[in-house]
Amino acid sequence: MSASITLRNRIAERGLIHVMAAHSPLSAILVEEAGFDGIWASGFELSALHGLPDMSFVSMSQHLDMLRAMAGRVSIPIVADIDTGYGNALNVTHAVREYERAGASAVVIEDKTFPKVTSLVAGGRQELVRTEEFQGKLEAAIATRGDPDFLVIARTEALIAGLGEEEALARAAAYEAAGADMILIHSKRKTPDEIESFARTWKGAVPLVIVPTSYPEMNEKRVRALNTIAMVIYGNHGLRAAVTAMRDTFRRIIADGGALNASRDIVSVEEIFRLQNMEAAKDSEKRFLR
Ligand code: SPV
Ligand code: MG
Repeated sequence: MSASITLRNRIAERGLIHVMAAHSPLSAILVEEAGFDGIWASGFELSALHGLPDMSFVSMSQHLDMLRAMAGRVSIPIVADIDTGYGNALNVTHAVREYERAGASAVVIEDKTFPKVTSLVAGGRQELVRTEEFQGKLEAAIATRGDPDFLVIARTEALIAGLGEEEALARAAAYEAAGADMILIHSKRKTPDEIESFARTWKGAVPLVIVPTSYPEMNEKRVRALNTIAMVIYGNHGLRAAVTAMRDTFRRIIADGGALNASRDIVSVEEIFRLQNMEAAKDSEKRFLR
């Protein structure tokens, strides 16, 4: 069974799935072990991993290589964040072909201009392409996918750009008409009200996706009550947790003049061996090295 059909089946069976961002095979393994339904191959996390802002600085091939490496180490579906599709509708066809081949089960394409500016930054320059142009990009993605179960998710940044709910709803309806399987509606409001209002007003047949980074009060109970949201993406919690933990450990080692105390509070080297699948490598050595 393809990972794409697994993703579609999980959404159909559970009504709501939880997808966590990862930026490396190791973080993807931790997402899978924690019990999430899928992995969000986040552009924001990968940009931050390179110490760069999420502004189309990281190339498609860098993101694709990381997604391929993640796909090689986990079995849960991967939702690829392909930003604006790396250009126009033709670039989208190339991207969809490559991401499907690399092991993605879905792509999320956003209706901003290329190069994009990250969504949540205060005062970010947010420009959207024309609705018709974005419909062409979606149609290009749909026409290109080899597996009909591969999901094409349209993301509108209308609320992020301050264009209001009416424009966001009109764009979402236009993207559904172009064939999108789901609509990602993004918001940078500090409270869930903007998203709750959109989700209550949405009358389309396709379900919604949200990324509640700036409004974390939006829990599963509130999401289920709306009846229109089928996927929640946790956009950057692994990366932020890693920064918190690394910063704390590094500071303690400097302050203590050694690693004795810090070593007691971090995972053992043996645990890293387990995550690396060292056991299998040792078995192969026994079997093949003569
Ligand atoms: C990402 O994780 O790259 C996203 C979500 O696209 S956000 O950073 O909120 O735009
Ligand atoms: Mg992104």
